[in-house]
Amino acid sequence: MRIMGTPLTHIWKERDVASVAFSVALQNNINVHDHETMVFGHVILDEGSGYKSGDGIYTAPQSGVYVFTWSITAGTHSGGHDVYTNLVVNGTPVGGIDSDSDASNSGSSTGVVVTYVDYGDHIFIRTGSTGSIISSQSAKSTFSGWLLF
Ligand SMILES: [Ca+2]
Repeated sequence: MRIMGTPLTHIWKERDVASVAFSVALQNNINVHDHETMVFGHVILDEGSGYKSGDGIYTAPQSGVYVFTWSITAGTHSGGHDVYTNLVVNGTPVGGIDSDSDASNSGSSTGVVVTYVDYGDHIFIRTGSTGSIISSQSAKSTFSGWLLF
């Protein structure tokens, strides 16, 4: 296979991207308070071994531009309170979403951030409100990321 006359094998060699990707999920419904680090207990994938399921923190195993994404579903039994969450890099919020539930409907939101991180930087999801977060077969709350280049 060729792109504009250049064999694909040559393109892959030039890029030389390491295998770094992770995807983790909440195992159960949880109640949260403001300013808590979310701990996603189910590790679906962790190429590069950056994620610690004990504290929920992803430590970048390599410097580069990463894509991070997280999906959070706020439950109805929160009393209708929306759940706010931030993607935090070394203590600084770089993205935020509002998972908007009400008294009779749960609500999901997904955030995406593309940013440069250094080797050893800490990336995690932090709550910005109290509330309940759902993680079931039908509405899985997840946190994922991968090295782009
Ligand atoms: Ca609402």
